[in-house]
Amino acid sequence: MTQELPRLRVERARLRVVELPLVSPFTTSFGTQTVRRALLVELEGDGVDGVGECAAGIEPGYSAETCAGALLALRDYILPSVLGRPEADVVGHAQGWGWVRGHHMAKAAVEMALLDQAGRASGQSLSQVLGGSRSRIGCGVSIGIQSSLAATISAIEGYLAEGYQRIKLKCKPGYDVELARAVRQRFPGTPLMLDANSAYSLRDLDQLRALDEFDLTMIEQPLAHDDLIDHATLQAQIETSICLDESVESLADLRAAISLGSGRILNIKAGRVGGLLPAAQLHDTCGEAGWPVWCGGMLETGIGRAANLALASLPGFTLPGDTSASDRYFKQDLLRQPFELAADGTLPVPSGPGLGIELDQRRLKEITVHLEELTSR
Ligand code: OSB
Ligand code: MG
Repeated sequence: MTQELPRLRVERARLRVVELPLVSPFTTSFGTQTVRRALLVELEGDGVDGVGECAAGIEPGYSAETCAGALLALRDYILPSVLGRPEADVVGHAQGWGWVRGHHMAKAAVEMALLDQAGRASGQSLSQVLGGSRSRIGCGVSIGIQSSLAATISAIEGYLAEGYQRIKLKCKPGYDVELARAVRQRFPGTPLMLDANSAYSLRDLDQLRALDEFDLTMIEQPLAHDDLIDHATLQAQIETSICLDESVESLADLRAAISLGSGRILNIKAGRVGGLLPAAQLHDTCGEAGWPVWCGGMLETGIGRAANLALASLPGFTLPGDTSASDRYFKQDLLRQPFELAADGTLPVPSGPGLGIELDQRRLKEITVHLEELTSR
């Protein structure tokens, strides 16, 4: 963090759950999603609001956290610490919940809201607060497992025509080598990568090695979410760079991964690592180790997307990420102004105070399926 943040009190908090239908089902090696159910944290204090989005999904297939579990962790443990605290800056508030083990996505949601509140109070954008250096972000797109190769090819054609700078395809055992071959044949020069979401083991070494011939920019999280040693063994035996996602939930995980050689690239998601400030630290450590990073996504609404774009404005985010435009996910987002892809495949980093977004309040009401309020005692 490069900028000083104001000390603020939080007097009220709301937990809101919204549901937005996805424009098309999103299938990975761990399941299919047709709707984005998002837990939002809304804070009020010292006359300034802040909002944050929790990255957790409906089911614990990507990580142990779920939307419902995060709601309990926030209601019973994390928010009471924030509401009971006198004026504090974001780091001070985060120290208050430091004793809570895990629940990174729940913590990241309230941290995002605190950073939004602090940015609004001091007139700084989140990108400025985090030390961002870029005003536009190069975007890729993450394409789920499709019903056929032809459907995959036509999805890719559509996204490339819109301007997306790289294609990421979800894969799983049996849906990998032929997929990569067909796509590479049809799109010889396109930056292309695969994401396995932990679907393989070292027993699949032959298939994973067979992917080397397709000039992939990387393969994301091929092996188990908690197995840095096997990832190191695999990296030593394939040419394609391994990018870690699920395996790195903390700075300690990252240090272990770097020292073991478990990969060469990191997908950074603030939710997975407990917040935007921890994410910025991981970015710094990757820079020292010579690991390029990029910003991942969790099918966020415009709220989490704004935070992702601010994070991706840091100098080490040199690869296009999964921060796609609103219309890649939703027919209607919850912002007054959805994020639109420019023809060069970039999205703007919001420059207004805090997250720099304006919520569409009518839309927000329409899609709310749960709302509760907490006050300081
Ligand atoms: O593994 O990166 C992942 C979505 C949900 C959960 C995990 C992942 C993803 C994506 C989509 O790949 C990223 C996005 O477009 O938001
Ligand atoms: Mg991933």
